[in-house]
Amino acid sequence: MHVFFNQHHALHHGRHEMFRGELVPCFEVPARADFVLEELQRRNLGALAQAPDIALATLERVHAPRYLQFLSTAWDEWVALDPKNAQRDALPSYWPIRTFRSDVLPASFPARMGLFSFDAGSPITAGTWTAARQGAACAVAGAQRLLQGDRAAFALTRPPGHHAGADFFGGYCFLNNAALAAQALRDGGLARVAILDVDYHHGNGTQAIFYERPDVFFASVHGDPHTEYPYYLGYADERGAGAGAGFNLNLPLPRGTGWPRWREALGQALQAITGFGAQALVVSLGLDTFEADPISGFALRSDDYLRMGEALAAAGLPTLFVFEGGYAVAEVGVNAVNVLQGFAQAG
Ligand code: 5XA
Ligand code: ZN
Repeated sequence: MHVFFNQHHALHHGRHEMFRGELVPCFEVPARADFVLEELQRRNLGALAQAPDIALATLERVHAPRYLQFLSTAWDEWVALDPKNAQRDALPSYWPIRTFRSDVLPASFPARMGLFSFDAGSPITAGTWTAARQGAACAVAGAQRLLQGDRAAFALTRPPGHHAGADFFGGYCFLNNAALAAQALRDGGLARVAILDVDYHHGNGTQAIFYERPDVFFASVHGDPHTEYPYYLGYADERGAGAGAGFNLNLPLPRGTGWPRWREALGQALQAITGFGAQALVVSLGLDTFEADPISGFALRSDDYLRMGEALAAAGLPTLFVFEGGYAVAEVGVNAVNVLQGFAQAG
């Protein structure tokens, strides 16, 4: 299995996120990806590969040009507001909620930051754009491997991507790596592609990107948004709209869910993906379903991830894994690589 490791990931290194009225140290830290890489190397699993740079036109297959323009200059604009900002992360503080306009692009940078985001937990730092763009490149390079006939590939990258929409960031995500990979598979000639999101948090960005499309099926097993982030999307009655009606499947589960119930939901999602006739699968691989994850509420254990990999392999599809969440940093490497090992050993 080729592993596309984002060598620029550590350039995105937030100091603080806003959490219930105070700035707290970021959970989404560079060590997460480094631990996964170390564990891959310790088990001698996967062949490291280099992703070529990604063209703006490829990013525009999923993301709005004005959003990409914003992201590409965001840090410089932040520092231009006040030279002292070079020492602080950029976080938004205003948002255009219902009744405000979103068609007008304000000249004010803080106003634009609010226009293009949905939380104050996703700091933009000096290297965010470079890291995110190279991460997208890793995901698309992994998709290209599948198009060339590989059984599986892994995009090992951060910041994660599944909360990012066509024109917004949030939930630590800036570019939607899984969506870009699925689009690359479509553009490479596959008629039907599925995305399966196994992160604890619903992939609202991915869902929104494909919600009205019949060619990319989105299935997600996640914490019930009645109580869990991202709160405003991820409910079971969201089944797709327009031409996409019937091609979206949300399987929300309550806090405290352990492997037996989680495995059942996975089976349901895989059955739907098979019924859809997917020709390739993109897995948004979040490991924050782990029992010791500091910001989540499921109860999966390390061994369960081996079984998860086996179950994913049994779907028999060319599969691209894209690294998403997982904040029990000391265990995230073991858990991620368990999925890949379970997958590889099941053939
Ligand atoms: O999958 N998404 C995450 O892990 C980010 C959750 C952010 C909560 N503030
Ligand atoms: Zn998550």
